[in-house]
Amino acid sequence: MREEIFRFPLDGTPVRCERIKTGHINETYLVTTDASVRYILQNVNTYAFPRTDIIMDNVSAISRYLQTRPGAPAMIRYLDTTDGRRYYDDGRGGAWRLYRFVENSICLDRAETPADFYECARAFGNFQHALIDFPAEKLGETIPDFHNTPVRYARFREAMAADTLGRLEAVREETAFVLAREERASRLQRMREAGQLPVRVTHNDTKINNVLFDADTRRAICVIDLDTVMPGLAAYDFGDAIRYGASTAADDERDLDRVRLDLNLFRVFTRGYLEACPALTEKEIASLPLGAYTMTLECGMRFLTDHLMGDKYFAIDYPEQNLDRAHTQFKLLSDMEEMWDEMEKIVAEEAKKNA
Ligand code: GN1
Ligand code: MG
Repeated sequence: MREEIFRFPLDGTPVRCERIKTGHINETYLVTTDASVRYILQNVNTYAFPRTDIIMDNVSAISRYLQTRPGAPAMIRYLDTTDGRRYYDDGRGGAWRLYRFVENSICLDRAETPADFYECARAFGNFQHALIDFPAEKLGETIPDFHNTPVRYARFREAMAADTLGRLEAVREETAFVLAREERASRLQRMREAGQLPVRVTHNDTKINNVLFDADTRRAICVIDLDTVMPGLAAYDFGDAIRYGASTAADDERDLDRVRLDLNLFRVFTRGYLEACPALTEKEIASLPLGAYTMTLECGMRFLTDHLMGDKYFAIDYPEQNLDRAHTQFKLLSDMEEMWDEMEKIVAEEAKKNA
């Protein structure tokens, strides 16, 4: 049993504690009590998230706001510790928080059918739409410059220059791939800075495994993993979901022939997202394919950066996993370059249906 669990008021006495291994960052446990109540206990990785206080402030601000909105999507609610704090600071750099497990819910690592992916799109679209009038500037940045691709490029260059593990020589082809795409991958941030795209409350980590589904109906219940909820662009949320979910293979697949962009899944997601988010501006809608492009390149670059830095950020199961992950992203990106016109066409067609 993890002793941190005893810092929270529980219904019953904890009898079981299992580690759940999804996600590359935080450590998550499913705890069951003798009253058959289940909880999710999570240790926030403070290397990735040095400011747990900002995360918890953001989450409580939006959950309070959503409670006042009729028809707003469901939200997970963190329980305070027995001494009334929003999370338990273990004094060793660990921050722990707890919420009640949503019964009869399942988490999918991949969409098993296009309908699953459509539900995923609706869930993230609803989340964003419900917060469309929430003043985004009231939220703190839980990870500054999280999707600021030019800043990510700067850090990538630093990692290349430092080359602390001597891994650079072996990945010259990959680094050249990234550097050759800097201009295009930086466009979204330029548009944000120029005020051409509205800053919204976004989730910023919109993988399908950050959605809970009802085990019986397969409808989305709510989005989880709210650590990166902060001001952002709709294109980030759209794009990150496509990056992960419209790929035909896992993000560490080593057989790159199996990694393809599935245009049908791309369309299904676009449809669900636009239906749930009817208030997006024309420019925002037009920026969605660029969101997919940017999030894919950025994520690949982050995996490669971490590979160069010695795998400090993303948890790995074997030594070259972050490099494998980078390869899948670059393969997917090459597909996007090839299928660019179709991606734009699909977004335009789905937007028209929705107009
Ligand atoms: C991380 O922890 P997880 O798997 O939900 C990362 C995302 C990446 C993703 C890549 C806070 O999310 O940005 O896209 O891995 N989250 C953070 O799979 O960095
Ligand atoms: Mg997650």
